Amino acid sequence: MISVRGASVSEHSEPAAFAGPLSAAVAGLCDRLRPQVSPATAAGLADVLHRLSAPLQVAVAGRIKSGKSTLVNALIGRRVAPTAIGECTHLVTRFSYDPLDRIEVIFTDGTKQVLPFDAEGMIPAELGVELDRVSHLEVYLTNAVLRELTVIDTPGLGSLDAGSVARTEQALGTSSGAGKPVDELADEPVDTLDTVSANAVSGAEAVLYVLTQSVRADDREVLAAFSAATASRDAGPVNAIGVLNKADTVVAESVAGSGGDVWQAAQLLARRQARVLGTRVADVLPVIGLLAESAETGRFSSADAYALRSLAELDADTVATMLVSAELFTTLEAPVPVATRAALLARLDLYGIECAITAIREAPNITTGSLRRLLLDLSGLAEVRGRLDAVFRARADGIKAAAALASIVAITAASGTDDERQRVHDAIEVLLAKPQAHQLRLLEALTLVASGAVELPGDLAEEVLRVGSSVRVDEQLGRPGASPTELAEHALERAGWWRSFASFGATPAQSRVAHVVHRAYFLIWQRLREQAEPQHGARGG
Ligand SMILES: Nc1nc2c(ncn2[C@@H]2O[C@H](COP(=O)(O)OP(=O)(O)OP(=O)(O)O)[C@@H](O)[C@H]2O)c(=O)[nH]1
Ligand SMILES: [Mg+2]
Repeated sequence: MISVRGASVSEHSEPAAFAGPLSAAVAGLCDRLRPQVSPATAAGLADVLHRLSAPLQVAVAGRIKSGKSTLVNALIGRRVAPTAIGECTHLVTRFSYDPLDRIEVIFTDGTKQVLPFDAEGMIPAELGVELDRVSHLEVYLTNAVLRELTVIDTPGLGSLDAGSVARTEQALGTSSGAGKPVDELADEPVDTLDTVSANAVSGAEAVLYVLTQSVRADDREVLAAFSAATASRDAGPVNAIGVLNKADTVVAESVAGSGGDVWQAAQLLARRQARVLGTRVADVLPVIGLLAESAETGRFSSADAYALRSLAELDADTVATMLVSAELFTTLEAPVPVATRAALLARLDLYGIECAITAIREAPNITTGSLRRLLLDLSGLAEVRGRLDAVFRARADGIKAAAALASIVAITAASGTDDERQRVHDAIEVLLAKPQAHQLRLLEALTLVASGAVELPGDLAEEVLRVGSSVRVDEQLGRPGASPTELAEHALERAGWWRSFASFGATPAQSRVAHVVHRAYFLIWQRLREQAEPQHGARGG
């Protein structure tokens, strides 16, 4: 079986494009270590190398029926993941870029089977294979979004089905998961292809966590659900974003300060959830996945627009009554066939329908295309995309490199000898000691603080998160828009403060973090000064 892995090694030793210098440095480390370690460890390292050169892997996780697959479809811009029904909702499905669109069922024994898309271009609701034997699905699509992000749809957490939970944990790469097979593979030797596919799935480097607001959910539940969904993975603001999905179903009246406005209410709730989750996520953004999906995948059609126009012509009272509930909407007397109304509900739900009707009343000649754009605007997807860009894509290099290092450590811990472990440990230390690798140390410190493993007073924790998770210097320094001179002065002042905190008053764990933060400020200061110097030179000359 090692030969199978061997094949994948040569496949990936061709020049690869890395997300940035940190990923390239860790890849170099893998290359150097490979000839020095056991075949099993070498195979694991090959796997890490492969992942390093692939796009950032983002898992969409959250409770059962929170709208994960709907959101995945919206992000990809194609309705390909089954929602609501079908056996695939219990499987981990990875969507990657490839010029040849196809679905591959990966079995736990390493074999795979190519399946056709169904008549609507979706993953078939029934796969026609024995589910017990399935590890996960790989879906390849020619899709621009997937060139930069690989999206992993996961089965809902909170489902009672232990298999789905295990598969999700695997997809999220629980800290011990990198070198270990999922529980149903527990009897398999480490170097079989099973593990290769399991490891491939376990590669999630970032998490888009889907929250919803159920009336009874309290803050503790939100937190518990998040912890369950991210398993023992060290999620932090560097690699986790939350969305409050189904924002359209928030009852505005139940949220103080919303002024009866649904979106405003959802924003307030999202902010509250962000506070509850604290340093675990970068942000919680309200979104209406359903509207985003309907608008982005072309599911919202001109027939839907036509039906909405007919409804808009009814008198206001009738429409208001219809919009009270899904049941009234589909049963009251109206000049639109019931099946058409049901289709509208499935695509827009009541809130979307109401907004669309209002828009048509205001501009009777509005085109289907404009309605679609309106729905997209209402969905909040643009903000989620923007955040994905800012939080994940801009930091893909650091995130991938840090995840790869964690995998290397896990792999050697699982399959290495003492001697091998020491060799890998030393090599990592050498890498981390280089100035270029400081960003990795900072990410590590950030994760320690974000996960609560190292406790710091609130304002200091916030400062660490700010320095470690922004990509803009003025934001890192908490001085947006300040002049380079001001920034440099501030960086130097904070560098000094953290150095003395490291030496006095900090616990040993805090002290290690403080040294890293001190160095981060110092490097920022140095960079700012270097930027300033050529200008001085020019003036001088
Ligand atoms: N009103 C409303 N309904 C939504 C929204 N997003 C998803 N839904 C509906 O919620 C149901 C579940 O959506 P899915 O995308 O299948 O949810 P999931 O989290 O993937 O579900 P599992 O994979 O089974 O855990 C579907 O009927 C969706 O149409 C939303 O933003 N608003
Ligand atoms: Mg799903």
